[in-house]
Amino acid sequence: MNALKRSTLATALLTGLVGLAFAGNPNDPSKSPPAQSQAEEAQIKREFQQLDLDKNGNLSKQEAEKDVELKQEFASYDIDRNQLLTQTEYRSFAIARLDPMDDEEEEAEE
Ligand SMILES: [Ca+2]
Ligand SMILES: [Ca+2]
Repeated sequence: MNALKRSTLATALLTGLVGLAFAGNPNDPSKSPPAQSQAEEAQIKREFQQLDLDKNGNLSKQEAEKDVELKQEFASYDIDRNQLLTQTEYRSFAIARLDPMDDEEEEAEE
């Protein structure tokens, strides 16, 4: 009986291993992902650069007008109220747009 048990165990182990190999994910699941994926960061950067027509590193209101949502939200994301959106300021907007679920947090503050 011992031999049978062992071979069953071996089969189970083997099956498990094969299963693992097939389920093998190129991304290490033990690493917690960053707040935003690299793809999203790259997308945000690309969008910003597309909007920044004169390439001076920030978005004027005129430049932001190309993006209807950004135009509407411009003032709320222009943190220092200089009528320009830096890439950091734009990033907050872009992330909020990517993750609409986070909206409620704003009311919790103050
Ligand atoms: Ca600009
Ligand atoms: Ca600003």
